[in-house]
Amino acid sequence: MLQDSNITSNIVFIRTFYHESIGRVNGYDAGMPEMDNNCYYLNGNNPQFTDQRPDYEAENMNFTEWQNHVNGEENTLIQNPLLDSEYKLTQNSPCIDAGNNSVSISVDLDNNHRPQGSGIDIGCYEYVINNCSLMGDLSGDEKISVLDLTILLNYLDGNISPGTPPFNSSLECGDLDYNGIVNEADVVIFVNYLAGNKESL
Ligand SMILES: [Ca+2]
Ligand SMILES: [Ca+2]
Ligand SMILES: [Ca+2]
Repeated sequence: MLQDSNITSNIVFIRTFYHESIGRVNGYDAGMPEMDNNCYYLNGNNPQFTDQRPDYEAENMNFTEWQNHVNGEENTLIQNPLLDSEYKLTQNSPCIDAGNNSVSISVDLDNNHRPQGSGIDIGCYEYVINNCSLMGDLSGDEKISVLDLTILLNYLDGNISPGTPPFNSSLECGDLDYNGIVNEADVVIFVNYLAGNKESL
């Protein structure tokens, strides 16, 4: 969550207006929101947090007070997320691989595979470490076949390098679990795919 330094209000603000406006009783939203794996950043200042609900009221908490208040946010960061002009993570962002890996999401807002690297990233965009246009196509013929698996096995045996025919595509096309390493685990995925046990690569 990014907050402009000109905006002085709290970065998270739980208020009661909603209940009052529709006549709901106080305490309808009782208890604390489950919040974690966030990144709060207020340029040049410390973000503040407020809960205005009766029974939970606390104003202008700092992050430690907020963590105690909601009894959570253990894995949340107060750091500059290092975003680019499109609000996407850049190479050294602390949000990379700092998300919640128990969430089952296979693509990000740009339809890129997620997770990539060692885990899911904080935010709606995964930092892309793999730009392969057709995963598994090591021969570069835009098809996936046994030839590609053979190339992968030969590469792992040290017999062939990317860029040397028939290995005409980049090595990242063989990183089928998107963890940044090409190894036996990727072979297992490839074999399962060719055997029909896996719908796509
Ligand atoms: Ca990641
Ligand atoms: Ca191929
Ligand atoms: Ca891999």
